[in-house]
Amino acid sequence: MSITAVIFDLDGVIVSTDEFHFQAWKRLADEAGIVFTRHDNEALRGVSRAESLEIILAKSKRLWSQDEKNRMMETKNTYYRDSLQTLSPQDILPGVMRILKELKQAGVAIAIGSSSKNTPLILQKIGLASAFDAVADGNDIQKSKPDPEVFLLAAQRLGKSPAECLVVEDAEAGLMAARSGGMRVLGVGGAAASALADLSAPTLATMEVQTLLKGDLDAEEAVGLPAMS
Ligand code: B16
Ligand code: MG
Repeated sequence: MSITAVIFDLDGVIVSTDEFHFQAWKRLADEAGIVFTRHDNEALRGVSRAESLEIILAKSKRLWSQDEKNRMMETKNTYYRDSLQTLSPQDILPGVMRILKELKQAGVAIAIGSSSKNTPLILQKIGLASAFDAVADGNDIQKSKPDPEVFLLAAQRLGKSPAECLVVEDAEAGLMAARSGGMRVLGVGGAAASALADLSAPTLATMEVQTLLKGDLDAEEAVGLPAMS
């Protein structure tokens, strides 16, 4: 079935807020005396705030009460939202604006599917609050990636079946969510090497829309396809 909708992850795909997440968790972990590295941070990509905290606390030597956990999540979110204040349209990652424009020109529906409860703030800061046909985010869902809920909701809001959708993701949890929701998936950044990706690209800057809409060809195979009008 041809691809008539593209669902974009937000953090790490549209904008590099993944680095802000890392800095905020790192500050919290340092304050709690827990060792937390960039390598550890890879496991947090795409998963919810509460699950991220559990992954970090699993490295700690003591048990934490639910009250303490709630306070830690609040503190991390304050650090994170403070760093979002500097966000602007200039932070949109290379290739994104071109791809969104070309998809719209081709009549392809576009949506956001993000685990983040901060999605509305981020979209507003980067000037894309009304750029998408649908947005599904951490405020709408019960189960975070790798569960497919957020992508299925985005597809439903677009009026599309999963088979018509391609997801763009930077996280292994997101690739798993897309695949288990019955969608094709383009892995970018760290997810480009994943065996779960139907298509991959180091960055969207080098991705052609005609390749993306083929859904299951790699860039070399798609070279020579006629340009889209
Ligand atoms: P928040 P995505 C995810 O966004 C992030 O990758 C993940 O690191 C974060 O824990 C999660 O959002 C929740 O974010 O604390 O802002 O609700 O990659 O699904 O766009
Ligand atoms: Mg992401």
